[in-house]
Amino acid sequence: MEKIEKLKSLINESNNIVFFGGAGVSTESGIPDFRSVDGLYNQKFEYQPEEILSHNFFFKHTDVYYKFHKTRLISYDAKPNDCHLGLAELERLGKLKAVITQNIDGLHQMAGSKNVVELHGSMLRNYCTKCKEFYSVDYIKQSEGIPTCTKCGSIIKPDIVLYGESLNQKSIQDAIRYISEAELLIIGGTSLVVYPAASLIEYFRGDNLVLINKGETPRDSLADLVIREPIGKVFKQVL
Ligand code: CNA
Repeated sequence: MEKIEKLKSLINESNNIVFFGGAGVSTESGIPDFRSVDGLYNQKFEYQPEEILSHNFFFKHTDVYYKFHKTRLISYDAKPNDCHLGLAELERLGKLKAVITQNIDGLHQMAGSKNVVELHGSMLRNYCTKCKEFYSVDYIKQSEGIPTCTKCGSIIKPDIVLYGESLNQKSIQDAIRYISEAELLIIGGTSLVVYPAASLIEYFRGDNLVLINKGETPRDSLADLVIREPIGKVFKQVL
């Protein structure tokens, strides 16, 4: 309770907040993360999820990739939770400058956030690997097997950053700018072990660093405030 009060006052006092988050932000919306006990890495599949979610695997075993993508990655009925909604509200109030996310589920935008830096892309966007024609997630969902382009017949690829692929340069630059200019950085729902995304928080030079995560992270000792509670529950109490 004391920690919640501290977070409330830090938020009240700042008009330059940046949020950096990961898969744990969406678990309370029913989307599994990677590394929790009930996360995707602890479930049994034909191949390890790390292997499936890689650039080479996508092009070598596109059918297996899409089976995993359609049944495990696409979140069919997920709705924003109190964390997504709270962050959108802080932005409307002019207090929060940006949400920087490793998530690919689009829930921050669904909650009303406008300034969202998607470090790992979005599964809501999909492109033909040859002619670059755009396809919605509904097209991917409804396709049988491997989705192909209606114009040129080539394979469609989700606009997400797979292992072995580079992050978008503009997203990195935007993230660095927001983090380095922030006064209060709130990090939440991320194990902080996926690089280079996790390294971006090293650009923080502001006054207060808050970490809200169910499990321990390698950065806990650097934070001014660590809250080990479900992040949606935390935001419900703060706003
Ligand atoms: P991760 O490595 O799975 O870590 C998630 C962290 O969140 C863990 O430390 C958990 O303890 C913590 N956590 C889980 N639920 C909660 C909660 N309710 N409140 C607070 N903490 C919680 O995920 P990261 O984001 O760190 O790893 C980066 C990967 C995961 C990115 O490439 C994402 O694209 C990828 N991912 C995204 C989604 C999504 O878009 N929703 C889902 C699964 C994986």
